Amino acid sequence: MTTEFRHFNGGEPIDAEALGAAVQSHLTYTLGKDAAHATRYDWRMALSYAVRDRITDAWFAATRKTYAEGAKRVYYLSMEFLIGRLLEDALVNLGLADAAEAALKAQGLNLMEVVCDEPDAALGNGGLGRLAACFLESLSTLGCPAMGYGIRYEHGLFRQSFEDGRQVERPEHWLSQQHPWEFERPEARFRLGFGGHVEHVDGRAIWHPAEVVEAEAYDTPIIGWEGKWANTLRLWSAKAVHPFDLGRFNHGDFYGAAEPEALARTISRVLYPDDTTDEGKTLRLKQEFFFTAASLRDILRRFDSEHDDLALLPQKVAIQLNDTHPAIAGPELVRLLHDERGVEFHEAVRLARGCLSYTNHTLLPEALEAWGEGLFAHLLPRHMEIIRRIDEDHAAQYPDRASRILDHGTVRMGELSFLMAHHVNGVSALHTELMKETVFSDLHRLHPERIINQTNGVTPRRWLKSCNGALSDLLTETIGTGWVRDLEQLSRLEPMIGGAGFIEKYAAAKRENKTVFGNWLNEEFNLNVDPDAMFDAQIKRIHEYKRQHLAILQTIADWQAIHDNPNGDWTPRVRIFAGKAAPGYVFAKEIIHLINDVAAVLNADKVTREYLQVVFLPNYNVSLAERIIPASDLSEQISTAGKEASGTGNMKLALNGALTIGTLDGANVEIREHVGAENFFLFGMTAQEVVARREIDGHAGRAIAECPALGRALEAVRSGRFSAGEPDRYRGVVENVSGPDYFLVASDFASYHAKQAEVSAAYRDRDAWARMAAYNTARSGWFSSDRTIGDYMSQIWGAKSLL
Ligand code: F58
Repeated sequence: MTTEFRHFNGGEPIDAEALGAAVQSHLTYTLGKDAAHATRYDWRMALSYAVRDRITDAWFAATRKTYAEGAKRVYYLSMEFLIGRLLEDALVNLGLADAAEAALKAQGLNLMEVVCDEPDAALGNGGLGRLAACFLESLSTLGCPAMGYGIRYEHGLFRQSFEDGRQVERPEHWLSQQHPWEFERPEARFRLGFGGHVEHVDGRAIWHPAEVVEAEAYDTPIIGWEGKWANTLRLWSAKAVHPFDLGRFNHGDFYGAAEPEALARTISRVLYPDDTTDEGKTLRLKQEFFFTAASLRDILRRFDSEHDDLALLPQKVAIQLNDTHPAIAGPELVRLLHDERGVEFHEAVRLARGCLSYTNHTLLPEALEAWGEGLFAHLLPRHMEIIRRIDEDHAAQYPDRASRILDHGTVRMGELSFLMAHHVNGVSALHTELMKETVFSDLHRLHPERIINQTNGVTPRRWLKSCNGALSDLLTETIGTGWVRDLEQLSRLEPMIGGAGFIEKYAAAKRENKTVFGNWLNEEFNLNVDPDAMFDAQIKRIHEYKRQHLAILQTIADWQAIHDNPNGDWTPRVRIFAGKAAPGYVFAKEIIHLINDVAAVLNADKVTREYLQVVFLPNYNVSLAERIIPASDLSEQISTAGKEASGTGNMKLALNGALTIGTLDGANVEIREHVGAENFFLFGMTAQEVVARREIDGHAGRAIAECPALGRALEAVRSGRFSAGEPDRYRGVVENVSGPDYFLVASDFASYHAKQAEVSAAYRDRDAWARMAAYNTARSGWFSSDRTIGDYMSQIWGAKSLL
């Protein structure tokens, strides 16, 4: 973290002394602690409160300005916000990092240690949730009046550890300490119903829910770059309407007395409860309705406070659905307008559609949400009626239409979202085209203007400025500070890449990051790595389509080749893996286990370990990504083409000067176009070739027969070379890759293997490598989430910056 000492937000400049006094004051009066007895936690809290005070001024100013201008507001509805730690973000965006460092130093404390004391807010699974967090930061940086809405899960994504190489999940307790960034809003509460029945009286529908819970708001301000604007992340927590049953308590039923509270709180208890059981499915649908309905009520309440004509709704309110999880917003908004406010049904649909837009993040059939009609109607009986009417109206309008919302006893949330949105977007150019050709081909034919592309982006504040101090300093020294707000200014580096001077410094910054990361690996995991070895990272959720098993099979093949010729001219490499597998995803967990088993054998091999090491870092999260990304040389983006909607880790790694080895999938395609094909290692089949390849009988067997290195690597796994005492441990993996191999690991292996040999050769020319890396940095400016958000604002939301 490197930030020049300056306080940006136009208020009183604050120096280390003033900040130190504010920290002291919070330590004394907010935390009730004497400095002599304060722990690191106390200091972190005191610093966080002092910094939060600075955010609050900008936050109020932004809210006042939005009201004063009667501006259109953007509402980003997302089941996930993977925001990570907030203290460092706030310090960097407010320009307070140096002041904080000095203030803490005066107390004998190290800022980074204090920063790292903050637990990660892991309210998300992966890319989708992290994208939402980058978007919040960019919305504030751009001064777009906006609000994020989600769930305040008591437990975020599970903590991952390994026992004998196997993934073990434990609950995560980010709220076990106080969370200094949020403000509880007991006055912002809404009652929400589930179940019950619908009564139709004189053409009016009245829903009588069987169960009612309360949603209570917690607000976190999100500060933009230079503290010029702050928006709100509003997370809902579930509470019982009558939290405590005194009658039951007085009759000795102590458990039962607290039951209503426990039941209600279940709704916001955990991120993604296992939904393989019926109870799990019901709970998940409840979560979706809970936060969506509370958010809509809040949005309408705010609208009512400013306007009295509902016809203005689409001009004043833009609601973005982050995937289909908030898709119930369509029917719920229609219900609120029609049933509760008397707007004519078709007009209510038109108004709702004028507000709503929907982002699709996946084409994987198993990830497209669909609910059994029975379960849906039981929980949301009135919404079921509204959905049926929307579906029938649309079918009547387009009689030749094949796909329906209600289909074979299921409610398809993708179709519902499409029909209720004025725009539907994919998250990379390729993904958007595939959406038009596959999942939504039918609807796209009928509504050809509706689908547009918005390629993802990442915030440069977190993913370059604060995570990569060495490179940030060099960039600022070379081209000034403008790049932080306008990332495309990085292109000004280009003329310097060919010349002398810059490239040595660029390489030195990477070397410094690798040394820091290597030292950390040593301290935390007792691992010794050589900072001159290539750091090769595959960091993301574990999934068959992301093909971590392709990477580990290739690693095994390399290891065997080194053994064959230990005196060969090998390029030393450290293969770094990190990522979590869904608790119920057996195959993904086997891949983790296999990688750990391979790591144990390879890292103990005295013949090869000088050239090849493997490490699987536990508990991948935002903070771990911030460590790995600046230190990586190679970025593994090796999904089966057509399956990765976009990727955002690929952008972060390229920006930080890692070269990509990847398929033509998701945003890899656009990254390659931007950084130049000569600075990108492309391999594998295209999305079209993938489809054709699957048609070939015995494609995996043929690929194995044609590639001895693959056959040999698979044989080592099959024979139990990495699972001593249990030779059959990986039979499932081997049989999958040699048999059905839906994700075409075998068929892409030879191409990947050959490309990796090219990568190793290229790394040996360190100057040439550094130049390629520098071109990746210089040409990644387009992947800023500021660009993405700017395009959403103009092309989808019709929203304006108030800065
Ligand atoms: C991801 N989806 C895509 N889903 O896989 C990735 O390509 C893309 O870059 C990213 O979205 C942002 O657009 C994703 O993260 C999930 O996490 C699902 C949430 C719902 C449960 C199943 C996983």
